[in-house]
Amino acid sequence: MQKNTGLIFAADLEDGRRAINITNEISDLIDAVKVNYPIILSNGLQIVEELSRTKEVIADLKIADVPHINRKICKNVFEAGASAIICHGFTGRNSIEACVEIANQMYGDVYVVAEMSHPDAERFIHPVSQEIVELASQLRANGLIAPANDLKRLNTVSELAGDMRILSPGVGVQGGGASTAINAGADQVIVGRSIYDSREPRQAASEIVEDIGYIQQ
Ligand code: NUP
Repeated sequence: MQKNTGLIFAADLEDGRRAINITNEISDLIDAVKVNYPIILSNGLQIVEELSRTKEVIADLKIADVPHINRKICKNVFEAGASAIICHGFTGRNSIEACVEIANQMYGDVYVVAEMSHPDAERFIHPVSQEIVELASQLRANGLIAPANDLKRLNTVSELAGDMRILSPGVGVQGGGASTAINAGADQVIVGRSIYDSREPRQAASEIVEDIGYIQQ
């Protein structure tokens, strides 16, 4: 995925039509659209193919199973048209490796969750985040997920990340800011509700892109 505006739209809408409409409306303002369980469970995997006609799709299924199942999940979403998948890292070497293996075969990217943005993430993911980053690096994952609303944890991940790209959720409703996340080491920010719950999604996306500051509008 090319870094252009620095914004990734999290299309967490059960209404697939609305997700497509907003993605079309802001397509020049985003680098990719990210899908998660809510939109896939409500619309089927074909929503990935539909959105991929407008923008590259990142499948945020936080894949966290045993290796042979991870392979099947990755194969399904890449075949549906996703350009990248997000997997968990706490499952360990073989499970991440399975995702990277299929991604390589299908010319897709893999992002590994290194830290999470919700309050209790400090308790379970944080203690192992450094090892997750090291594993992701050894296994040649393309990038990591780290929170925009905890700049200390984001910064630590970014210092360990080497040439892996960092995608950062937690902007807006979860309390983080776009430019502050970029300054703390994120390459791109992931934003959902602040865009799709806005009365004017295009205006909201445009303000975030301006705040990121990669392109002059
Ligand atoms: O740690 C994470 N936090 C997070 O919010 C990892 C994620 N992948 N996300 C995702 O980012 C979450 O699943 C949702 O799709 C998006 C944030 O949405 P919003 O808070 O901007 O509405």
